[in-house]
Amino acid sequence: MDRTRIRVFFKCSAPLIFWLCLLSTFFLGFFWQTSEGHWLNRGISILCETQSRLSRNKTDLLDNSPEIELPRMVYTKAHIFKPLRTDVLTVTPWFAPIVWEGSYNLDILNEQFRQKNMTVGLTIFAIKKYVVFLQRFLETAETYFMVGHRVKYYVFTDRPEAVPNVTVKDGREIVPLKVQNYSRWQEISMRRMEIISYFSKQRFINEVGFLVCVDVDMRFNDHVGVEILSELFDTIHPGFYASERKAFTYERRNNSKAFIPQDEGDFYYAGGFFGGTVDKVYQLTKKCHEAIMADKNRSMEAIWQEESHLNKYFVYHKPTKILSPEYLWDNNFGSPQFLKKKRFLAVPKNHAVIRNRRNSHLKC
Ligand code: 5GW
Ligand code: MN
Repeated sequence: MDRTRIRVFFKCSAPLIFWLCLLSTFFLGFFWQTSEGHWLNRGISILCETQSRLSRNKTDLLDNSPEIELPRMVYTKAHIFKPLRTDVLTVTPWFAPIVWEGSYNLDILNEQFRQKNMTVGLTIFAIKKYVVFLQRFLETAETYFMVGHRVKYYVFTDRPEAVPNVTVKDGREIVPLKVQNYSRWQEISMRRMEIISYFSKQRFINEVGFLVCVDVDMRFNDHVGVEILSELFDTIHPGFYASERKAFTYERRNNSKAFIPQDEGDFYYAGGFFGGTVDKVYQLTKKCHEAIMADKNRSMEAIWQEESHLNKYFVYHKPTKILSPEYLWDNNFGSPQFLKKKRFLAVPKNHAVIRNRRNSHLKC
């Protein structure tokens, strides 16, 4: 009974449905062709416009990209058969310079950087007792760090009132930034990644061109200038510059995000001196922080905390410049011949007073 009714209904209405479909296709096509204001048309024209605006911007850049033009300068020219340093590697196989004394012309680099009109941000952390290092750090930085350029010292501390009143030269500024303290020292050390990535987005990107991120238990002892700057840089750890891969203290447990297999890795980089452009430092610190958190969720902590994650990051994101151990030295490693300058030196710590506990073997 019901079935017959349905069959009759379809018999009568099928041609009607057919014609309706045909008609609506026709009208849709008609409006598509003619109406300028149709939403689909609008969408497509917005897409095309964005595309052409983008390419217009690129064309504009051709005429408006900033020009760096050096003045007349007099200096000894380089010579193909007289490498500036013959005793050490000055370039990596991926063509990143390794910065050693005698391998660069500071006048050229200074002039190029000056024309970029940029500020350099230096981040340091002084949590709990580590505020005692600030005075000497800042005073020596005024003498040796980026002299003649604009600098912002971002001092992360749980005790802003304890940041010393060091007078700084024109164009330089100390910016205390309050952060919470963590009870475990490992956490203080590792959270630097989270804090630097957060502040890169919130603040640094609008204030500085480059970031330099260093330990605070240090003093500047010689020139550290624009020769260090590049998209992404780190320092070769003073304890491992001559080591074979297998001796690097990379994280070797494969259930950590910082795991590096025995047959990978280029250098053992120090966690106490890295930097780059704000966007590149943001990417690095964000990724390291995420890896640290992923480990934490599985109750893992890499052998050298954030330094292990940093080393992992650099295996797959090669730094564009590498600083020799001149830029991070500890007198416990002596004074080898190849080391012409000790630019940034570890301040000996009275471990009993400054720290509560820490592994005894050296790490800077
Ligand atoms: C405290 C106890 C043990 C280890 C680190 C800390 C600690 C580190 C601290 O209480 N407050 C603090 O601000 N830090 C920051 O983390 C400092 O900027 C310090 O330079 C950095 C790394 O810790 P260091 O310098 O003790 O690590 P090593 O590997 O250079 O000895
Ligand atoms: Mn240190």
